[in-house]
Amino acid sequence: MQENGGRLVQQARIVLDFNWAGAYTKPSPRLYPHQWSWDSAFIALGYATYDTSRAWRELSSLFAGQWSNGLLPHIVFNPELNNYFPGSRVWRTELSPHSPGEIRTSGVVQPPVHAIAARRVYERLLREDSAGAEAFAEQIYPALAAWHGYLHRERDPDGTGLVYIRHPWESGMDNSPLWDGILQRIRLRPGQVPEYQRLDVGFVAEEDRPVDAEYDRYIHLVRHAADRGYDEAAIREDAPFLVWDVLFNTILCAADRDLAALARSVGEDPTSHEAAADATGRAMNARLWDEESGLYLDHDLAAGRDIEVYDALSSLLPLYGGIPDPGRAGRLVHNLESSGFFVGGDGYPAPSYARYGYGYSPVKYWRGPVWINTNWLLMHGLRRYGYEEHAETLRSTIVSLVQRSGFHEYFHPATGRGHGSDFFSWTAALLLDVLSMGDTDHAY
Ligand code: 2M8
Repeated sequence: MQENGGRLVQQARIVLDFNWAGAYTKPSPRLYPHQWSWDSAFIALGYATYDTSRAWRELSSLFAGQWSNGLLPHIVFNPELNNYFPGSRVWRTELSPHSPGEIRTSGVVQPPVHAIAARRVYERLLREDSAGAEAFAEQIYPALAAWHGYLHRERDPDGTGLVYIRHPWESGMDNSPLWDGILQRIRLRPGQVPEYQRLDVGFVAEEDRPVDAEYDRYIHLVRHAADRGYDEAAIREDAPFLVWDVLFNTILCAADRDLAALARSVGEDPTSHEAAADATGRAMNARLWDEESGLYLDHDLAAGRDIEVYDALSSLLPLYGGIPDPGRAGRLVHNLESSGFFVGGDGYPAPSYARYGYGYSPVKYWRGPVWINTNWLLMHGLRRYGYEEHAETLRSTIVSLVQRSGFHEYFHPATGRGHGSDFFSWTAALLLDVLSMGDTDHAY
């Protein structure tokens, strides 16, 4: 490892150590003090490069909050901390017969990156200690199978192959312009707007965060689910937000394939996971591909129409899941090169939302800033289809951006300046993974 790479590795580990809370890693020191679901999976990928036992503990702590119906909540609350809004009291998850009694959690989910991370941890463990690897797989496989089972059963009741999300927080890309049309449809009259106090804007610049009108609707949607006791059939009956999301389904498809690999390693039958991945991939190509634009588009189930937003980076990420055929992959890459996303020209990775898109903001969270996790997915996707040069450009811009600007939550796409929280865990963890790429072969 080169001198600079070595220093960056040390710095990234310091970030993770700083955020380590004894059993899990805070996404960031102040803004996100509890355990978040997809953050933990990305973080475990980083730990897998140097501390497999921590990676294991990270995932175990998250799955301790799993519900009896398999739902893996997007937040597992640390009972000793109450400096986050919305905290456990807002969620009222005790109204569900499935939520765990002692551990407090939220009642929505996030993209299922966990089997992807678990497979990597398993493979690293195998090199160190095969008994440990076996014990890990025996512990994590049933929990992962229950999690995926929940998604396919509860979020795809008609067996379409696509699972729905029912809150912008479930996408992980909270205030993406993808959701503007749906959130605008939710009319809140005086008295319907919940009373609450945001804490996020006390920790980071207000202009970097979602606006109040978005938070009103986030909380309104939390109430909608809680008022129905988190009964999925009741929620979807009149859910204002019900979406087939491209990124969520892409990750599920990739994760089902990794779950199949884990099934094999514990002597279980992998075929149902392989069949689920095939069905999701097929359905994405049949229902979410937009021939005219050469992109995958989200679908608004509540309104019964596609979400005609053509500038979200997530439209290109099915590359990660191996979902497009080579011709479609070529069209995605053409979009990447020609639509205000790319990469290389100005020395920065791809923005979350293209800079000429309506609704673009260079600092506002998921409306334009560069995020390391989506670029990590894109990089692996490009590599998978043989776009080595693009992948390499992306890899080196990821490294140089963090080297220059620090371990921020997100970055201004034109200046590289850091925004949101500093000391952000998945930026550090995925950087560790990217830096380790030369050292070892990856399972992708
Ligand atoms: C952000 O979301 C949380 C709500 O879940 C928040 O703004 O309070 C998102 O970027 C999400 O993707 C991420 O998992 C979470 C913690 O890093 O923060």
